[in-house]
Amino acid sequence: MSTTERTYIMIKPDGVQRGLVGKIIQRFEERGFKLIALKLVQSTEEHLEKHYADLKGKPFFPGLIKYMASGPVVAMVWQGLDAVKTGRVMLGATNPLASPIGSIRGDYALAVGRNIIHGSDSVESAEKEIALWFPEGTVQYASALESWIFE
Ligand code: RTP
Repeated sequence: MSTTERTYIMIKPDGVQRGLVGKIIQRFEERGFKLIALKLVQSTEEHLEKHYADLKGKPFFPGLIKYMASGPVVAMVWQGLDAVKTGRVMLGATNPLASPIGSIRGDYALAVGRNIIHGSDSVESAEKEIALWFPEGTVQYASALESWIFE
């Protein structure tokens, strides 16, 4: 059990364009996660190909890269107990059709190719993704709420 587990969460260009940034950040704050890093980035196709290297060769890969480079994304690091797994539950399934109401994709998305948000699928990928999107590192600060969230 680690209360300092970190996950990489990214609001995709459609989530930014649709004005969902505030609502998504609010869900992570309200759940009890600590915001570690956040920035608005216009990514390049080259950078996105690194992020999605595991999917190279899939038929949807070229369209995915174009979609992800079509506007700025919000890159974030959130920290807390089981941040990776809980983050994935909060997102819902890859296909919004299979995402429960109450999850981010279940509440705000319809199509797999416009599913508004990304979340790391393991602690190992979170570490890689955080290093890829925040090569400058993150800021350390104390949160007064921690003792009210973790025993
Ligand atoms: P993500 O990495 O974005 O959190 O998504 P994921 O793990 O839930 O799903 P993954 O299989 O890694 O797919 C990455 C993203 O590719 C797009 N996709 N399109 N058109 C399609 O059939 C299709 N399948 C996947 C989605 O944007 C998905 O989130």
